[in-house]
Amino acid sequence: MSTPSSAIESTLVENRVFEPSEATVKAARIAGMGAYEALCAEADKDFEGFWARQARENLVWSKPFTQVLDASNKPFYKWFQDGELNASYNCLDRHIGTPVEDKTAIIFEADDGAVTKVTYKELLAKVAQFANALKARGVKKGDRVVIYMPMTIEGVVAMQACARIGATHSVVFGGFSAKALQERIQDVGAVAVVTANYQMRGGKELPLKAIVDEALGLGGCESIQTVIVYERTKTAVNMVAGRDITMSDALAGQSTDCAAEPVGAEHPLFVLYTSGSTGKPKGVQHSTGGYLLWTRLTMDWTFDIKPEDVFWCTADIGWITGHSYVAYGPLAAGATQIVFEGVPTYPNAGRFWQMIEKHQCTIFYTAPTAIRSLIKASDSDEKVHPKNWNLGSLRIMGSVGEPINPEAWMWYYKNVGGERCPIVDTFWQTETGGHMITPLPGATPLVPGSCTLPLPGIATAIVDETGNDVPNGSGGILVVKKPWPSMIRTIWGDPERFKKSYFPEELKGYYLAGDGAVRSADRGYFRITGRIDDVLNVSGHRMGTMEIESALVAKSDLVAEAAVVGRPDDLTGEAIVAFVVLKRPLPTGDEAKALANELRNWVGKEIGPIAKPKDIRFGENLPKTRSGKIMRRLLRSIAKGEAITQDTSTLENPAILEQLAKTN
Ligand code: 6R9
Repeated sequence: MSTPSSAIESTLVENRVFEPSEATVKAARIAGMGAYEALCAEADKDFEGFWARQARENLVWSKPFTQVLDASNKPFYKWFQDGELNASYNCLDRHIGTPVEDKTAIIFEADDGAVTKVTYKELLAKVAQFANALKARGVKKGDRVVIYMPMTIEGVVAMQACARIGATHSVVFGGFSAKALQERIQDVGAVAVVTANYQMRGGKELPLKAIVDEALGLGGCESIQTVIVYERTKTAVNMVAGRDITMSDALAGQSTDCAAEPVGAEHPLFVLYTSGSTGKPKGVQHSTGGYLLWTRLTMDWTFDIKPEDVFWCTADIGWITGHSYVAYGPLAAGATQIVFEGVPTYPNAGRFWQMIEKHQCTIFYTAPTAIRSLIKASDSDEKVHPKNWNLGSLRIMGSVGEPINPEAWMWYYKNVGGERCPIVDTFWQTETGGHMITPLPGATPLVPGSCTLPLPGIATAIVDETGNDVPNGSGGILVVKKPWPSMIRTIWGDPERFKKSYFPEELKGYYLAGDGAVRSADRGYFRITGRIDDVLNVSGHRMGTMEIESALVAKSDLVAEAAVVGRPDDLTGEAIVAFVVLKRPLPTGDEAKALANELRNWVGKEIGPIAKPKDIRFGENLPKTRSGKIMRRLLRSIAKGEAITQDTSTLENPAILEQLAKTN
């Protein structure tokens, strides 16, 4: 029986504990809590020695490093600095001459269900050929390349090809608007864009190349010399002579041999933009050596990856999860992985379960928002319930992107994992490069809704505003006390912002994650309570409230002022609620509805559909203190539909609250 969706809500105190089965422990790489604790102890005792050992055992270096951690210019930590390697070599070439070379690297399932497979050897040839095509178009080591691609083998190939020649990629999610794309191209100073004519999602052909044209037309992208267009569908698109070339033309005549270019361990492998609490999205810069080490190692530790596994991470390559656990980690581990182009609800909400059965997937990694939407779908339609498929191949399941509520956890555990498969609830961020706090499948007793304990060598803690530890059971600020190899290196082009955002002085030089957390009194398990800054998490996607506010006020003929807050949502985790003051009299009825729609679409155009507010409220003003500060706390209460119990005596204009409480 499925859990009714009405039960999908958080339970405050969670007492259920699920121990790994004896067989799971026995077969696991990190077998039992003793083995986990031994690794933690090793890292504690000799921090640099521990990381040096991991880096030597897990990566192939073209020039060995002699220095492990360079902390001489905190917080700009450097790892394995004098070592040289190539990320693509470590994902592909290293498997050649081993049994992995003829193993399937990627099982690609298209939106319409068509399946294409490539072996490691074939993937290497594709990557090398595309690397040569990039070089022929003038792209060289140190250049930045923006990738605006659908989930395809070619998307992974484009990333790997950049890595191969030492170009830094910056993938922009295919759901972002022309304006968002233009801002990223400009900020990162890209010389090339790799895109597709269209992408297929849910049976629909959606434009990509047209959005690239629009983005480049907005100006500020003069650095772009070439646009390479993968022809995902047969529909023709506008091609600008001298600038644009199809992927097949770019590949024509190029050799499938291309030596991987060694780069320094600190060479920027990629820049990925993510939302912060203030200002424009931040270009999170990652290294080559430290980043790759951690994606490789966490495949072993968190996913206990084995040669016979079929791994499936459902994240798009436009997000960090798709970087670490699609484009790099699984390949570095020599695993077989599924890459899926489509959406979980097309042609129906049984798609994931059907694909797990069809491809005999053993490790499945997805987001709570997807699980919640599939729970809802199978509540109303038995035919898409996981029980209709044989999911016996699964052995480990993962969750990422937002806190998973215990009820969704239980449903996933029972109905998808058949009460056999451990769930690794992995807490991490774009900035951390890979998993930070997560259960280990063959060791950690599981508690629904808790990401449990940090990985060995990861010094997470919960502190108060002055950086002092808080006791277990009390909530506080999540920090990381020591550097780790895959940490963010800087914000592209803005080292000051990097320092201020992540290493505020009052926190004793600890890394500030931006999340609140609490450790359980009994086990010391971590539970993430959500962001403590003005960042929203909508369906596992990070959105800055400021970004949405800026987009709204950019509609300057209509909007005078806007404030955006989050409201808990059963399906999407959080929903965006915008409070808007118009430059015209307060609208009501149909006019208000029409204006709300207009603004929603406007935000969709400015940022992307994922940023569209679910709810827009109009008022003649916003609740402000006498000093003019917007009282967001009050707005959050109004958004939730709560009665205002807070003290409103400092409010300049209390009457405004009633206006804003009305929905359109
Ligand atoms: C990997 C990724 C990071 C933010 C993070 C936190 C939330 C991610 C979570 C989780 C609770 C988990 N988050 N995983 N919260 N439990 N297992 O999602 O990166 O897009 O940068 O988001 O997501 O709030 O700070 P990113």
